[in-house]
Amino acid sequence: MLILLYAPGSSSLAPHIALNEAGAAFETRRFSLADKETRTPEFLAVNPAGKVPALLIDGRLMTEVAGILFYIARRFPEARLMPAGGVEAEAQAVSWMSFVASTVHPAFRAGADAVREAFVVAEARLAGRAWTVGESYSIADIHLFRLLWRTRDLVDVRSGGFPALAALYSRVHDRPAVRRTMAAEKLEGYAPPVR
Ligand SMILES: N[C@@H](CCC(=O)N[C@@H](CS)C(=O)NCC(=O)O)C(=O)O
Repeated sequence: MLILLYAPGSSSLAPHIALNEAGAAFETRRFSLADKETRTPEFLAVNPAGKVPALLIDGRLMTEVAGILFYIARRFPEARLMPAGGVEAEAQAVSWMSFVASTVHPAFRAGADAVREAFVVAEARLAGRAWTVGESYSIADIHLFRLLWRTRDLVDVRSGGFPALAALYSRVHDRPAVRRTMAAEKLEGYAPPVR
């Protein structure tokens, strides 16, 4: 039994998308960050970090977007969310996800200039490619997409000279599983930054 603890539009959007892409059977538990629902004694008893996402795998706790995405990709190989190409391609996916978690996500908290700086690096790395790793959609694209979506009010990737990021954003945003996940999290009201 898989249970995803999530807060709408937060980091947990990435594993939520991946679970839907994989066609996994899972349940969700919704929490409000505004109401500090991840800081209650009940939540902390489940995840002492007080953060989402958290995935309960038969009751066992898995945290961190990158770890959860890796788990989903490996657990549901038929969904092909792990890039093809062996160990180097898989390591590139881990590399992208580490970059997103350690550079892009903190940049969001630091403000527009920091986000733009992180996007310059991401754009250079992505330039000329449709997907972050190899020739197909993978967990690394999902992780990057979530941050592109979350930072859209700070930095418009269309007008900011980020053509590769803008194209990737649109490509991921248009996927049925992504649309379904955003509807499930009731994010429809948010105007997409790149169309
Ligand atoms: N490095 C973590 C970041 C998780 C994180 O920062 N989650 C935020 C939402 S985006 C959260 O739950 N914040 C609630 C809090 O800190 O009280 C990951 O990749 O999962």
